[in-house]
Amino acid sequence: MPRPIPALLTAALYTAALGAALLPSAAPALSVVPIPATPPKSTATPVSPVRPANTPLPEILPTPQPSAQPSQPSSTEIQPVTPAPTPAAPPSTTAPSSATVNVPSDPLYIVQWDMQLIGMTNTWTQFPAGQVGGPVTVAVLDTGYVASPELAGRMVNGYDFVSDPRRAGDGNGRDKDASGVGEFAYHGEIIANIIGAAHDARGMAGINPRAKIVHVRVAGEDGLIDPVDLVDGLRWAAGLSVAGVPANPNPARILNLSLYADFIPLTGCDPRIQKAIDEVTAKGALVVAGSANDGKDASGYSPAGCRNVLTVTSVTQSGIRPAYANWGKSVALAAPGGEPNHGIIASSISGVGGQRSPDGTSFAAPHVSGVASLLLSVRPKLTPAQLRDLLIRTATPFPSGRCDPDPQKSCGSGTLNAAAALRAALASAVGK
Ligand SMILES: [Ca+2]
Ligand SMILES: [Ca+2]
Repeated sequence: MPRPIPALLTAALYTAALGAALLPSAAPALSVVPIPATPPKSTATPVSPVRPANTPLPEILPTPQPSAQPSQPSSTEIQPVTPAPTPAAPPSTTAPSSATVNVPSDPLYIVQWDMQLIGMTNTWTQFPAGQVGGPVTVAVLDTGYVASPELAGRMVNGYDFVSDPRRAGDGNGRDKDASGVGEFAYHGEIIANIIGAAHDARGMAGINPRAKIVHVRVAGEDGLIDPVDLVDGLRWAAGLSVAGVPANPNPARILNLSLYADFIPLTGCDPRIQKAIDEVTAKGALVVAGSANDGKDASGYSPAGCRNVLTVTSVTQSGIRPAYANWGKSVALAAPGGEPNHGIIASSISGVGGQRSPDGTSFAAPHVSGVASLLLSVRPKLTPAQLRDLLIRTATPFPSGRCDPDPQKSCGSGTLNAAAALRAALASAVGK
């Protein structure tokens, strides 16, 4: 077995695994990252490194924790593996006036600057009172299932595709328990919460509070990802067959990939991953990927540089590119990813006070996935290409026309604008 891959999930892990003096995402000197050209001791073909876009360390932002303590991860360990359609709708405590209808009362919402930046209030108010979003299935290919109370009853413990038992942390290879293991398990948890956290007056508010999440575990305990596992996970997530694995009973329309490969040298999209992406796209699933966090041209990366991927980079609260965020022609769109000490605030059962605030393109991508799921909830027949077009053309232009003073460091058409995207979808019969 070739040794896994220097594929890391976070800057911190990066440091740990490679001894590289790597810094949290936005630290200045993102010169060349000293990754060994091949994984140490790789015997056969070097496995291509794929790694979830980083989030700087479990640096916990000591945000005040108001009322509700969202940290009762339910006493049972594993949640129902079958997705139960949620009973819709926040029990809105406020009287539905047109100004407040569907505005969540979750205590973190007032500090979720990312949601403000993409216009979520004006998005949710476009839905009938108490009926925000819809039960669209989104697959999170990441560190696996965590029993987030924000997603209770709407989340599926999908499948564990980590084939190497030495890296899996659960004592075996592939199996039907996709539970996240280890200190990085929060990565997939937060991504899922951004997409679909309940509007339940506890913790945070997610983009589509009726979304259904399928966790597809592709990252080992170490945060590393074998491209073969990623390829199979992609196919399975969309409902395509994978040898030796039972069919996915909940095929997803949107696949969130907050992970990336950093080939050294950067050679662009891995053909195996491209093939899988083309297959799932043909099946009708939209692939959303983070652009990665090296401050470089994303086109050298995989999946960010692949065709048929909606590649998302980060912006800060001011709407500009943080230093860590990859850029360039393969980037379609920007979304909030934050910066060190000003990350994306989200519920997390393992975080201090039930929350964390990581930053990175890992957390930008799920904003786009969440909004895409809202669009599908009103226009279920939109194709991946139509979704992509809608999201790109309704984006908010960058503050001074660009996300970065250097014109080469482009960030796509603008910053995700959920309200405008939904308005445009509703104004058209396309995909109805
Ligand atoms: Ca396993
Ligand atoms: Ca909540």
